[in-house]
Amino acid sequence: MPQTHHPVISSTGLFTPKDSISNAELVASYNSYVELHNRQHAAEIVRGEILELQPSSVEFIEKASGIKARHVMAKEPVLDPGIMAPRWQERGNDELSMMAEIGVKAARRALERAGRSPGDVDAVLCAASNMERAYPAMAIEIQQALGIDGFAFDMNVACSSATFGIQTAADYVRSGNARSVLVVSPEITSGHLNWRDRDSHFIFGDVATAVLVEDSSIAPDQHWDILGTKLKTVFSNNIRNNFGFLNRADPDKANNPDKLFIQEGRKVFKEVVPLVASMILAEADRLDIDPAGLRRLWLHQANAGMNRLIAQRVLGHEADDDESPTVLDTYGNTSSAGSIIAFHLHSDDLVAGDVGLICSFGAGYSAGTVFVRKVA
Ligand code: CO8
Repeated sequence: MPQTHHPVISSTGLFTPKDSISNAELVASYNSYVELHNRQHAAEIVRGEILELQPSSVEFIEKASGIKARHVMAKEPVLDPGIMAPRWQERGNDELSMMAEIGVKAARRALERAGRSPGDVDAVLCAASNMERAYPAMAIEIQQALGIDGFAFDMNVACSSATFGIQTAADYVRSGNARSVLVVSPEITSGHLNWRDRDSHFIFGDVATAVLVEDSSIAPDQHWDILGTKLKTVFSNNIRNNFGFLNRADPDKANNPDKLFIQEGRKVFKEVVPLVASMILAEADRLDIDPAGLRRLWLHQANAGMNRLIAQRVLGHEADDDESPTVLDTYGNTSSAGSIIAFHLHSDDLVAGDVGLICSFGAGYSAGTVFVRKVA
């Protein structure tokens, strides 16, 4: 069948690590670390040389973020007050790397759901917040593991990586350069979260998602038309991670906390909500879509309060769980994967003709919108 150059979402896939950490477990571990730290540094604290650490609380976490639990690749070391970081054996160059492994699992599920064999896929994008190494690209390793002929590359736009990946894939379809593109987002956020930082230790979780973007001519009967995509970036230091290949140039600072995730959460909240809400409304207007008529919003999963405000501005009323479902409660913030998990878990019940929005926002700042319509 001739190519239509019309991109659609044929299917999605999800891999969820089996380990989950509740807020109670997380706070108990953090507070043990605080007690230990304050005891070990009692004299310096009395002399005013270092600050006494304050305990974390389940109530604060749930009220401020809406997060109740998160999945992680390695629970025990993260909760061990003497470690508070993931731990596993470094893998050899002849073994599948960790990010590729979970990316492949999510990708296989997306391919199965679409009835697609890897041989029919033209390209793989690994779109995620952090890459396990500089090169060879994670995407090429995933491509090889799946047995895909074609091309693959990595892209990093923090929390918006997946929507930026979807637009990039859609553009390949629109231009005729590919008919079937996998956008894979393995997010091992536990590696870059500072589990000793009271302000952010509760935020992130690990997961992998995959989205299969294809030309409508080859899509399965049940798919989602991509009505339009829009991307936006505005530079901000309010979410930052200075980890990088030049850290060794100043070895004394190579392990400072700024080499992990850091944010000014309040500023992010205040600046990103209006930016995203107005971007969605402008894009809906451009596409001639009535925002109040959107059947469902699959928003980035960073903070329940942010989503409440954005949904209200877009729909014109307070959204219920059906209109703007959350996965924050069980997954935490999974960076770029969040809106895709929401879409994957909460889209089967929609009917032909329903229009919805996948939307991401986060570090950069970066934001992406993907308006979709269910077909069949
Ligand atoms: N327990 C108890 N109390 C606490 C805790 C805690 N754990 N933490 C802070 N407090 C206290 C503070 O000390 C403060 O006390 P006081 O009023 O006496 O000064 C009080 O609680 C209020 O603190 P905040 O003002 O910081 O609290 P907020 O209500 O603003 O909530 C949030 C904090 C939850 C962080 C909120 O601001 C938020 O979620 N903002 C949005 C952030 C966001 O969306 N970020 C997205 C970034 S993610 C992204 O782009 C991906 C990056 C790449 C991922 C990398 C992987 C790791």
